[in-house]
Formats: sequence, structure tokens, C-alpha cells
Amino acid sequence: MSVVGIDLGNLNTCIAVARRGGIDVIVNETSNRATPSLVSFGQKNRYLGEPAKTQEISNYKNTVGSLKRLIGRRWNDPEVQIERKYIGAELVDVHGQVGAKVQYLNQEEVLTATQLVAALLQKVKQTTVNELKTAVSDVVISVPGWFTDCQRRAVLDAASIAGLNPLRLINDTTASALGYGITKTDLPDDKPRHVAIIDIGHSNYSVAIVAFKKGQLTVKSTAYDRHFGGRDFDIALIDHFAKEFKGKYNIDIKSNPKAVFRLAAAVEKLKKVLSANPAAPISIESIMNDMDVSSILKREELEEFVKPLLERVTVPLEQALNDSGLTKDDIYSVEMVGGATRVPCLKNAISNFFGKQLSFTLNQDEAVSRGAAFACAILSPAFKVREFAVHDISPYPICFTWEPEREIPDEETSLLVFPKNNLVPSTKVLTFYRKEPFTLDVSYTNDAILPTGTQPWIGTYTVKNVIPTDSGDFSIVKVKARINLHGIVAVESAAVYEEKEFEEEIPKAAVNEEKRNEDNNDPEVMDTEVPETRIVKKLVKKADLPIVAQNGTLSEDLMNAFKEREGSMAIEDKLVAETEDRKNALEEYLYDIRGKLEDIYAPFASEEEKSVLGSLLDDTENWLYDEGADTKKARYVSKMEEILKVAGPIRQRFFDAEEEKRQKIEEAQIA
Ligand code: ATP
Ligand code: K
Ligand code: MG
Repeated sequence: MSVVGIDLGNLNTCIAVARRGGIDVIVNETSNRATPSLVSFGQKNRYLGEPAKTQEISNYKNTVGSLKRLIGRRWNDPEVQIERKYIGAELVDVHGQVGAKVQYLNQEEVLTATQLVAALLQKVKQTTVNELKTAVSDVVISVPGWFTDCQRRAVLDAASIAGLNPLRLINDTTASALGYGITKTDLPDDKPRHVAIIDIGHSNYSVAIVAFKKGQLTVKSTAYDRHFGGRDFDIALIDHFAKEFKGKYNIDIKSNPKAVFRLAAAVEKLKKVLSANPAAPISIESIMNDMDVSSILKREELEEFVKPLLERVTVPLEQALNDSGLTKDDIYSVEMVGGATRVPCLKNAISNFFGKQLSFTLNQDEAVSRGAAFACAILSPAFKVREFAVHDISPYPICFTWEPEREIPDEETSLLVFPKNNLVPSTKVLTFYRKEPFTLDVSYTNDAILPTGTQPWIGTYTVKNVIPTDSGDFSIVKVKARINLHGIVAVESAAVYEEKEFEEEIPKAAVNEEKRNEDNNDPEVMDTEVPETRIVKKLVKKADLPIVAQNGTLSEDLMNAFKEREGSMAIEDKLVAETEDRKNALEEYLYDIRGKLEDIYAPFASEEEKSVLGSLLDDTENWLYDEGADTKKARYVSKMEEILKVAGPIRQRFFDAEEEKRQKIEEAQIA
């Protein structure tokens, strides 16, 4: 059974697996420890991860990135407009959800963001299967702590489409915190150690204040800047150089999408060099109109370009600290995670804020995936890990509302069931007095801290089969509301209860207490022979009630349709890969046989055979450059068989002769 942690990053996805020896980050088909979070569509197949990156520029119209910024969003969410500038493909409205329109198999295809993430997860699954050589199903996937119910449900749907079984969605900073805590052997028994976990990635910035004790962590508070990361630096640099090159070379980069992508790739490199050097060059060959461009930039200039961003860097820190009720002095260490925490001005600002040296003990690029793998190991029945409890919180207050019951005057019609920073997971029971079915609306309450554009609605749950009691009174209905391990909210169950009278023995202590009060001068009375009883009323469950649920999870029909579509696209990809494989094999075999025919096979082939096979090889080679450059798998297989038919007997004679030689040597040795 697999134990896998997936850090679904905006730029890169990182996969960690738990093995007997510990947690390892695995490499993909190009030996990289991170896979680009990109999916691309072609005439014959999809390109997922690395190959999508390779075509990002040439096939930008059919390539989609920023996947985690799109998933679970409605089309009219203002954030979708923000993402447009980072994405080559056209974004479209798919029944109110955001999707992308691409050319695939020479046809127009529209895929929802959920399907696109499923495609990426499909790739993640293959990479993991290749590494582990076993089926992969159980995973833990990380998401930003600010992800809403809808976004979380969409990630779960995507995983399900890809055939994965998420045991948990874990918040990015919680994953890093788990990786920190579970490997520390010196955590205190009593007074907790408070650590600030800071993750600044490509698109977003999260901070969590976490209390660690031996065997457990408790997230005290979190804060976010959802639009703060490496890509903001990239955009600032793109703007700068586009302007500079306009003046210097008289070219308009912004008018040419491919030129923008070329510039984006170059400024990302430049930015990284500037993290370690005071100045760095940039040069791009034929950026557009066959023009080469070059320039140089100082680190201070970059810092000037992103000044508005830098002014915001301490805002989440301030907020998280405030919400935790702690002071800077209470913070034992500041752990930095995420690629953008390598930027010197960010490091300085954060270090100055806490008045402390920053700590880089966690692997900046891999901490989240490693933590997610630990979480998976903890939840997996297949694995034994050190006991470590994770107490996380949910940032947005959630309330339940309902229609008032006419016969109950002044009944409340809403309740804040899960306040801000409620523990995750958590179950609460609500009691209703009703004579007929009723409906509960679940929604976020506080618009102020909700990401703009988030619809407050989370779900609608109707409790069915509610009727009056036998005496025509209100039935007592208890409803179980839960935030589960994924951080999503649902009404889990409902049941009708009734009050029943029971006769119960009065506990000895209580009897004695009563007696003593009656007559505390006479201790003899305390020894009562016959136990005394009393009548008590208790609520007992009479029956479970059915619930009709509506929430952000995909309907069964759509889920099945998406699974089927993903399955057929995956088969297409596999077929293309196998075809490519057969073609390569044919090519290799052809050159191999040709070489051997002039060398070791020469003594074993007649002149006629040599001439027949020689021209067959020539013909096949020509065919490979011509019609065979791009054809069906079966054609490559049959060409291979044709060659084998002629070459096989020659090869056999060679092997027979070799075998004879070997035996002679053996006999000589024995003799
Ligand atoms: P997110 O967490 O926002 O979803 P992610 O997890 O994919 O995104 P990371 O892999 O943590 O992001 O970080 C990637 C970002 O870090 C990129 O913008 C990258 O350019 C930047 N980065 C990586 N190394 C450096 C460096 N040495 N100097 C500056 N920036 C860097
Ligand atoms: K990452
Ligand atoms: Mg990240």
C-alpha cells in the first residue's frame, strides 16, 4: 500500500513517499525532484508536467498553468480575471465554473479546472507508480490554508477523477509544521514551544503560529496574503524589461505572447541570480522579430520595482501574532519554507520583524510534500509511525441558518456553529424541535475575512421524514454538523430522539450524601440495605433521518462523465507513448543489425542474405523518415517483424556458434 504526500504547488508539484527507511522525495522522468504544475494539449496526446513545460512557449494557447488558482472557482470570481495574465490558454465559463478551451486531437475541447487538476494528478500518480512499482491510491494532498469549502471539494473531486484516494487534505503550513515536529526529539513536555512557519511560494504567502509539545502540534493562528509570491517579482521584471526593450530596441514584447513567455523564463532566472548576487545580466536570443536583447539589473532596482509588495510583507505576520495572543518574544524560531523565502529583502524584513535570525532547517522546496507524506503515514493502516497529534484550525467562521418554526415564538434562525479558528476536525450537535422536514443552509459569515469573490454558500441540507410525535407534539431532532479532516463542512447525520423514563439506582455516594444532609449526627444510617431508586428522563435515539444534501462536490453524473473522459485521455496518452516506444525500438534495432551484419554476423550470412537484409534495412530507414515518421503502433511492430524474419536465422547461427565455442571451452576446462 502506498503512502504518498503531494504538494500541489502553483509552479511546481512535489511528491514524497514514505518507505521503511523514512520519507523520500521522488524524481520524475527527467530526474527532477519537482514537476511543473502544467498541462498541455496536443494533436495526438496530452503533455503533462515536464513535457508541458517544454512546450509552454510553442504551444502556449493549449497550455494551462496556475491550476490551483483556478480550481473550485466560479467563472465570475474576480480572481479568475487576475489569473488570465499568467495563463496561455483561453479561460471560459463552463456552466458557471471556470474552465479552459484548448485544441486537442484536432478538436476544440473544454475542460473544467477540476479536470485539469485531475490530469496533473494523473501524472503525479504515474510518476509515483513508476517509482514505487506498486498501485498508488492513498495520498495526502496539501492546499493553502485559505482554501474554501468549494476549493477543497474540487481538489477532492479532481483526486477522485484521477483514481486517487485522499486520506486528508492538509494545509500547506500544517504539513511543514508536522514535518518539523515529528522529527524533533527535544520537544517540551509541559510549556509548548511556539514556532512561526512561513511559506512564500510562487503565488501565495502563508504564516502559521504553531505550538509544539512532545507528540503533538496545535495551530494557534494563521494569516495569509493570497497574492504575494515569486510570480509578483516576475511580473514586475517583465513590465520593467518590456518598457526598457521598447525604448532600446523598438519592440513591443507585450504584443507578442511568445515573447512574453520567453521574457518570463529569463526574468525568473535573473531573479534567482539576484538572490545571491548584487547584479545580474539578462540576455534572450531572438525574443521576437529575430531580435536579440540583453541588459543588466541591480538587486536594488528589483527591490524598488516590488516596493508595494514589500510594504505588505509584515502584515500577515502582525495578524497571525495578534490572533495567537503571543508576542514576538514568545516565538522560539521562525521556520522558512517555499522558493521565494530565498529573496534577501523578504528575509531581512521578516527577520527584522521578529528581531531574530531566521531558521532554514526545513527543506524549502520539499517540506510541504514531506509533511504531507508524514500525514499520510499517520493515517495509513499500512504504516507505523511515531504518535503525533495534529490539531489544526479552520480560518473562516461558519454559520447555519434555517426557517423559523411558526409555533415557536422568537426561535433563533441562525447559529454560529464553527467560529473562526475552530478546531479541525470537529463535530457539533444541533437540536431542533420540528413537526415537519426542514432545511439548513450552511454558509460563511464574515465577508471581511473571506477572500473577495467567494460565495458564502457552502451547502444546503434538508432533513427529511420529520413528523409530529404520537401525541402531536414537536419531535426532537438532533443534527450532527462536522468539519472533517479535509477541512470541509457537512451535515453528517440527523436522528429523531424521544424522552423516555427510566428507573435507575441512586448511586451510593449520592444516597449517603442525602442521608448525611438529613441527619449528620447519626452515621449509622449510612448503611442502607436495599438500594434506592429514582425515575429519570433520558433522550434516546428513535430513528435516523434521511438527509438530502447539496454542496460543492460534483454530482454523481458529472463525476462519472469526468472519470470516463479522463480515462480515455489517459488511454490516448498511453497509446501514443507506446507507439513512440515501438518506433524507437525499430530505429534502434535497425542500426544495431546493420552494424552487426558488417561485423560479428558477417560470417553467418550468405551474400544473398546480406543483400536482401541490407536493402530491407535501407528501405525501412527511408520509410522511417517518410511515411513511418508518424504512423500507427501496429505498423512499427510489423516492420520490426519483417526485419526479424530475415535477420532471425542469421542471428541464430551466430548464437549457435557462440554456444558451441562456450561448450568447447568448458569441456577443455573439465578435461
Ligand atoms: P505556491 O506555494 O504559491 O502554490 P509553489 O509551491 O509552486 O507555489 P515554490 O516552489 O515554493 O512555489 O516557489 C517557487 C517560487 O520561488 C518561484 O517564483 C521561483 O522563481 C521562486 N524561487 C525559487 N528559488 C529562488 C531564488 N533562489 N531566488 C528567488 N526566488 C526563487
Ligand atoms: K512546491
Ligand atoms: Mg507552495
